[in-house]
Amino acid sequence: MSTDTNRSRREAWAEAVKPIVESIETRGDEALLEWTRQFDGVDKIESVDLSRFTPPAAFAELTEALTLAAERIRAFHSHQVRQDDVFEDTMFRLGRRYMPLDSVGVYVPGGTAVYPSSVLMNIIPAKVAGVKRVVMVTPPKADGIDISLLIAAKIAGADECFLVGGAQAVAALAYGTETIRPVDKIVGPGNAYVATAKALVSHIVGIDSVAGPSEVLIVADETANPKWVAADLLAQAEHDVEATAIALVTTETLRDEVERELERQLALLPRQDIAREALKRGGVLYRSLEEAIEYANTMAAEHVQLAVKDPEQLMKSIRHGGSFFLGHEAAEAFGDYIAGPNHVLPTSGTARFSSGLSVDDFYRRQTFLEMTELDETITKAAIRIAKQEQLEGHARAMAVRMEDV
Ligand code: HSO
Ligand code: ZN
Repeated sequence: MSTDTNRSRREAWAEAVKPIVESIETRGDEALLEWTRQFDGVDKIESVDLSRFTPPAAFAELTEALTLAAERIRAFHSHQVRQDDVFEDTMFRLGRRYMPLDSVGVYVPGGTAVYPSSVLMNIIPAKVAGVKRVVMVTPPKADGIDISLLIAAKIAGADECFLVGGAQAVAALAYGTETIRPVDKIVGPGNAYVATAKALVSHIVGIDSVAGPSEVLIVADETANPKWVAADLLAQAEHDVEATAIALVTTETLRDEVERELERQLALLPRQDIAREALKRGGVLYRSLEEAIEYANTMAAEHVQLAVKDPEQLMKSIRHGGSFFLGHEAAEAFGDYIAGPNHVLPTSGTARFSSGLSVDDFYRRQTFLEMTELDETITKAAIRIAKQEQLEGHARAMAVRMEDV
C-alpha cells in the first residue's frame, strides 16, 4: 500500500478515536459505559475478581497445559531479572538500578483471535519484573468473557480484570475512571483503533510497539523435511490473510516437494482460505544460501527458522530477526506456546532496531551517584565547563564543596 493511503487511513482512524479518548478523559465511567453500550452492546462495566475465580473442571486439561506453559515462560524470563550495576571511581559511587513500573495495563483482543497464550506472554514478564498491579482489559462478549482468557490471566497472575475493550479501554487505562485506576504503561495487541488510541495517550503512559501482521522466514537446505517446512509455512499463513510466510529453499527438488506438501496439507486445514490468501504474497522460493542470507537481513523477519544442517553457523550471518528457531525440529509453533521465549516480537522489519517483549520493558533504569571523595581535577574540569556555559550558579555549587570538603 502506498504511504499516502497509509497516511490517510491513519488520519481517519485518529479522527474516529480522538473523541472517544477525550470523552473518557473528561467524563470517565459515564463515557466508558456509553461506548461499551454502543460498540459491545453491553450495559455495564464489569470487573472479574480473579482471586475468587477457579477454572471450571471441564477446562482441567487446558488449565494444566497453560500452567505448564506459564512455568516455562516464567523460567525463561526470570533469567532477564536485572541486578543493579554499581561501581566506584576516584570521586563517586555510581550506579544504575532497575525499578519495576508500579502498574501495567494489558489489552487482550476479543473477536476472532482469542489467544490465551498472548495473555501469558504479556503478563508474565511484567510480573517477573516485579510490577505490583497488572490490569487486564478485554472486550465483553454477550455472555461475559472467553473462559480461556480468564484461566490464562489467573495463571499469569493478573491483579485486576475489566471487561471493556477498544479505544475506550485504552483511554480508561491511561486517564483512569471512577472504576479503573490509571496505569503507567499499556501493552498488548489490538486492532487499528486500539493501536491509534495507544498512540494518542502515549504522552501520558508508556506503550509497546505496534504489532503488524505476523511473519515467518524459513531457510531450508537439502537436509530439510518438506512436510515439516510446509506445515510451518501454514502455521504462519493461517494467522491472517495479511500474514507473511516465506520459505527460501536451496534446491529445486526441495521447492517442488514443499509445494506439493503445501497443496496436500492446505486441503486439510480448517483455515485454508485465510492461508491460501496469505501464501499469495509468500510461499516457496528457490535461492542459494548466500541469497537467502541477504534476503533475511533485508526482511528482518519476526520469526526466522533455520531448517539447515548447521543452523548455529547460519545464524551468525543473519543479523536481523525477532526470534530464531534453530534446526529442523524447532517449529515456530513451539515458540508461540511453550518453549519459553516471548512471542510478542518486532514485525514489519522493525527487528532492525527493536526487540521482542521482555522483562526489560517493565523496568525504569534509574541512575544514582554519591560523592565518596572530592577530586580536585574532576571538580575543576566541571567548573570550567559550567563557566563555558555561563552558568555561574552551577560552577559555584561545585566550588563551595571544594572549599568546604
Ligand atoms: N505467532 C503469533 C503468536 C501466536 N500464535 C499466538 C498463536 N497464538 C505472533 O508471534
Ligand atoms: Zn502463531
